[in-house]
Amino acid sequence: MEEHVAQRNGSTPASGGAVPVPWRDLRDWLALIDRKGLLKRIDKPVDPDEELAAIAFMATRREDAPALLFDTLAGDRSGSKVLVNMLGSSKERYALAVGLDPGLSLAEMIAATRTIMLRRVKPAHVPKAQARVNEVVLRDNEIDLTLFPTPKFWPGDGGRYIGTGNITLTSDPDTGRINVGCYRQMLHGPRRVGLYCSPGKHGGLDRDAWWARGKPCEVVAAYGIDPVLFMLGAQVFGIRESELDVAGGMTGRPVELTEAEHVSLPIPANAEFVIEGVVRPGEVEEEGPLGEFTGYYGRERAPQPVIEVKALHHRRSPILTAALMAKYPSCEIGAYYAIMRSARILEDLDRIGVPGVVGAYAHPAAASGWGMVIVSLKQQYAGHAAQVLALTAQCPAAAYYTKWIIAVDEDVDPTDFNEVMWALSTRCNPADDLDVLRNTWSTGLDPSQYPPEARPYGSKVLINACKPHKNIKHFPPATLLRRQVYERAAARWTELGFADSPPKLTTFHED
Ligand SMILES: Cc1cc2nc3c(=O)[nH]c(=O)nc-3n(C[C@H](O)[C@H](O)[C@H](O)COP(=O)(O)O)c2cc1C
Ligand SMILES: [Mn+2]
Repeated sequence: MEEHVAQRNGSTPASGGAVPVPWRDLRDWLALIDRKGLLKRIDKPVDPDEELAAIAFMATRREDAPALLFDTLAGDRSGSKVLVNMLGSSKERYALAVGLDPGLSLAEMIAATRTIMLRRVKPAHVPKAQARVNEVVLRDNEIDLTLFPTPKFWPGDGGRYIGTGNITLTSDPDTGRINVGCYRQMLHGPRRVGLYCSPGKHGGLDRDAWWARGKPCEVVAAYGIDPVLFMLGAQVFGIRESELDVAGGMTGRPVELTEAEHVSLPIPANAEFVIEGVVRPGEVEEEGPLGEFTGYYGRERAPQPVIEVKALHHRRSPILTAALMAKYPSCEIGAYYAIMRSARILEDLDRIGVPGVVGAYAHPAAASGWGMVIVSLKQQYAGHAAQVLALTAQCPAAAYYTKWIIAVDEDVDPTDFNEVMWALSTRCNPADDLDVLRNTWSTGLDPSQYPPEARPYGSKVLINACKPHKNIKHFPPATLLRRQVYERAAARWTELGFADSPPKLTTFHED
């Protein structure tokens, strides 16, 4: 484990200040997690039509479920494999992807993520002939995507989804900035793929900018990608930033790109399976519904844009990445998302300059980390907790969806639900300590309001579960151990017959 921390503290000039992660593509990374016992291969034939998702859901009802590589898909003659639960609720697999020590606590991992997410490394160009994705290259009517195993996940889904664990590249026609986003893609036919970007997402904004010029929007979509590109496809960065540079920064290794066959965008050279295509204005097909990260079917079936596929590149026996959308802990948007979102919330609060913020956590059980944020602070003045609550609720990294924003004191670890429940139950008086924000940024996927047209406007409750500042001097002391007694007992832990290590305590009784 120490090897990972040491690695990330090293530095090479080409890597933006970091020693590169010890993998170059999805296959290397799978070998790495396999060695750690975090990958399960399933070689018996499995039907991509609901059976694959059923097995994935059942296997992931526990937080420590491995990544699942389905080697043999019933009826498939393409030799493809399907990878599900690539990251899921495993903080260890997240750590192995970005080169952090998997043994770090959640709070430590969030802090380390903040640091590595600030680095930027530009992509590198690889000649076409050396690009692993070019083992097979097909154009136009040589392409038939229906030959590849494409899961139908939930019984009520409107079709098969080739794109769930995928990334889509688009460019801004003004600046050339390449965006990477994860947007769901229903398979309509041999060369037709749906593309659903919800309003405001960068892929959709790029598409609209091309259309406004009277031009089709070029896209590149990759369905077998390494974990870091996948994770960053789902994070919001600034509209002018390319997630490709962030991926290079996080891994300490430039993303390798090569030329496409048809479009002017580059394609990821180490991906398993990549399509190139164009999206034309007015070219739509009925899309959805899809069982979503909320644990419900999302939007109703409706017309959505379609990618007209022009070229296909893939490795032999490609590994297709698929993301199961489900209730925690079965959702692919799990531990990694909670850690990255929490890191970005802390970064936002730091940039605003509010003092005293100690930690934050967006627990993945709250609709993939979107529903709730807990923030801890050292109260320094009257109104401090209320200020931190309001800023957290509306900072860019937390504003979307989040309904529950809870402030706790610095002695409460936001990543530990037992402690948060304790604070809520002993430091918060609901009649005094709750405020509601209305008409906030939300999503049509939140089913709690009716009719569906009401859903984009959400609401948020700010819960002050800090010791009441007005009476802080009279607030009873918590029952804490005397430091010397704790240290003495910890030193005797093994002698006393305990097999594990003594718990780490950080706050002690003060006389
Ligand atoms: C597995 C998965 C599926 C997603 N599906 C969609 C989708 O269908 N449409 C969408 O707009 N966002 C979807 N998202 C969320 C976006 O990827 C996320 O908002 C991201 O920030 C988009 O990139 P952008 O900020 O560059 O637009 C999905 C995320 C994940 C992880
Ligand atoms: Mn973006």
